[in-house]
Amino acid sequence: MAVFRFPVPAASEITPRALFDTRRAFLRDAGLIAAIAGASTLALPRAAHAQAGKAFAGAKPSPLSVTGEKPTPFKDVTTYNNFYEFGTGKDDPAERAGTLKPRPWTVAVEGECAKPKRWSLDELMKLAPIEERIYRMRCVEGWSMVIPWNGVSLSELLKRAEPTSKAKYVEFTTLNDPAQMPGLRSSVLDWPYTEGLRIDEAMHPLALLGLGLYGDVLPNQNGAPVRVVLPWKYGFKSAKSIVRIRFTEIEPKTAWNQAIPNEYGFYSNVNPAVDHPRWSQKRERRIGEFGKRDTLPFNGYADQVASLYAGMDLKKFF
Ligand SMILES: Nc1nc2c(c(=O)[nH]1)N[C@H]1C(S)=C(S)[C@@H](COP(=O)(O)O)O[C@H]1N2
Ligand SMILES: [Mo]
Repeated sequence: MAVFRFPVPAASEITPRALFDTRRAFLRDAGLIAAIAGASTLALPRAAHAQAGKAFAGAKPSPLSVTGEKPTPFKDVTTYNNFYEFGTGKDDPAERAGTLKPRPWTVAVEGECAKPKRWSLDELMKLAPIEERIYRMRCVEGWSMVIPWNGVSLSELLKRAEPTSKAKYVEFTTLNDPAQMPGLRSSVLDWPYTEGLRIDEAMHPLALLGLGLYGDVLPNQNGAPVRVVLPWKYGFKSAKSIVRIRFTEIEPKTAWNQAIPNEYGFYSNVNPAVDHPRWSQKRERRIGEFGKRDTLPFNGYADQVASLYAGMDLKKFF
């Protein structure tokens, strides 16, 4: 399996899923034992040692994580991808994204705001303590995964720009460099890949500025070094490898909506009641499982996000 990260880790550093589970169970039990015994953690073996070399080994588990659903194996998360800048096949990104150079990297935050700024990756890493957010993700194509992301709420970055009262929307733009992205030679989409949100969606605590997964920096195929992660929307809303965030007064044009407007709406909230024009969205296949499961409204995040869309006809604003 090709896993492209920066820096590229030795194969021995890539933690198999079983080990990750064991370590989590151990940390949980250790914490419990310490609490019961009132013991100092000094008395416990240093569990963190097992994650040495991983950028986000100490990431704080977030209360926004899904519980009771098993994370999709690292191997599937990093070899079954959509990243058309590297080709349209599911295995193309893992095989071809080695040409992406995630460092040095900057993200320009601009448009309708008082404090535009070009952020370096190191600055983004220090915005707030990096969390572990285990999110259920659903692709418009009908498959889903559960991914332990690392990152911080996107609002941590957006609020520092001090958006003006004219900032009604936020636009995200992916890198557009044919030298690093062979798929840009194809005209499957109008490059660069762009996406957008209403500002209240972008400021919602669930909206994540993704910097890693499984405790380490993002593999290139998953959108290194920084991406958007929106668990209540179809996967294509979560733009990878972003270089620009722009506050706008009018709804930004988005790559998939421009390409096929009747299939990919601006909102694209996961909605089993609205069929894709070419297939039902009622059910989904969880990668790594047999059979199908029901797709949940807002991908299971209705309690948190449904109020953002109160009074809207979600068949019209699909
Ligand atoms: N720049 C860019 N971002 C993108 C895509 C893409 O082709 N290019 N594909 C989207 C789609 S369709 C999905 S399902 C998710 C997949 O993310 P993953 O491969 O990390 O699971 O990325 C989204 N972000
Ligand atoms: Mo997708």
